[in-house]
Amino acid sequence: MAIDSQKPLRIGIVCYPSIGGSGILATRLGEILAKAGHEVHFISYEKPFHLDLEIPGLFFHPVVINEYSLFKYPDYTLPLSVRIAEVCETHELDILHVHYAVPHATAALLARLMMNGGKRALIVTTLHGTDTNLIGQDPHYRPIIKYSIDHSDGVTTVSHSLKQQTLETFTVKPPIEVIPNFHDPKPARRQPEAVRRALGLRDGETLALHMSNLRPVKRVGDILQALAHSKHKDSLRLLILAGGPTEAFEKQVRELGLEERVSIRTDVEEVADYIEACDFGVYASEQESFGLSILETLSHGKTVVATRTGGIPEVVHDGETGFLVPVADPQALASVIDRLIEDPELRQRAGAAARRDVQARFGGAQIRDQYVSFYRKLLEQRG
Ligand code: GMT
Repeated sequence: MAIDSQKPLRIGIVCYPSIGGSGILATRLGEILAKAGHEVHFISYEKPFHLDLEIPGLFFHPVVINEYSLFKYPDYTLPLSVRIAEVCETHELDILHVHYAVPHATAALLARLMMNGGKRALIVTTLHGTDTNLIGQDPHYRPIIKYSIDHSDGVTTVSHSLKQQTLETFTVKPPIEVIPNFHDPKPARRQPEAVRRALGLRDGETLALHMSNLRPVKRVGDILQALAHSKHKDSLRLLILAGGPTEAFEKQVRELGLEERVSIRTDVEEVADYIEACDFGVYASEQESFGLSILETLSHGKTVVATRTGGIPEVVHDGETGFLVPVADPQALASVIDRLIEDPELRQRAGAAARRDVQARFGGAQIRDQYVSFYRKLLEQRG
């Protein structure tokens, strides 16, 4: 176990426990911080998906939510703030790392007010996109997001693009540090050939992979249209690993006559087997502050075709590790897909370059150390 040369820190992490990228990132970060000897306390309404509580130094504190008929709308922020205050005081946290400004940084600020003295954990807020791009545009939320960012002790974004967008959206007070997401690929548990056979792939067929929650911002419909436009559609299969409702896309698959070409799975928890089994990834998002699924695909040595938007060009080197196309252009997606099908050497070369590149820039230990240095810098500044 690699222990930092300096004193281990006591860190609280507040995140959404679901399968979304921000929750996955927060979970992985907590785990590698604990493995490096820090004490890490997760606070959320459920144990984060995949959090391994067997790791020494890792703890989970559930937030208990009661629904009162007096409240027309269920409230999470208030019981969360009470739990944060309890955990901060009981465990004397140095840092409270919250993923999302609302409601998590807001609850942390309320907790701080409630603690009224005592040892004060510094609040580090990581923005993943929605605070800026979605809720930040809503005049009924915008002032509380700005307040929560401004009163954080440190603020990070997962890409330079999100930092820029955040600065354009709010005139935030604290300087923003960019600390990207990371991924250390897990080895596959099944042979790629066995996975392909189980998916019903025949020899010579190509398998494209898409992983997301299928929100409208992911523009999954463009991917289906690209498939319909592909010159090779009869030998191309698309596997969608979905973390959200699939009905709308099942309808579109039928309308485009792609029933034999598209499989949608909602039950996959370990994605490594499927990434190893695919030939390349396809992502059509209109907005993406980083693109964790893209990073996961690249880290297994698989190239991607993706849209040139948000933080994606910071993850994908266009023409070297992957291929970028304009947003909302299924024809352009189809052209790259056809090129990758026709040129297996190109996709292998780009995939190998991708694995090397993302290992060098987005490895877990490296990004963990960036967060720890940032925490320590803030603690030193406080004195
Ligand atoms: O993309 C989503 O719909 C989920 C969302 C989340 O909150 O997990 O993802 C955001 O955070 C991820 C982790 O930092 C980023 O990789 C995604 O790009 C970002 N999504 C958007 O910006 C749309």
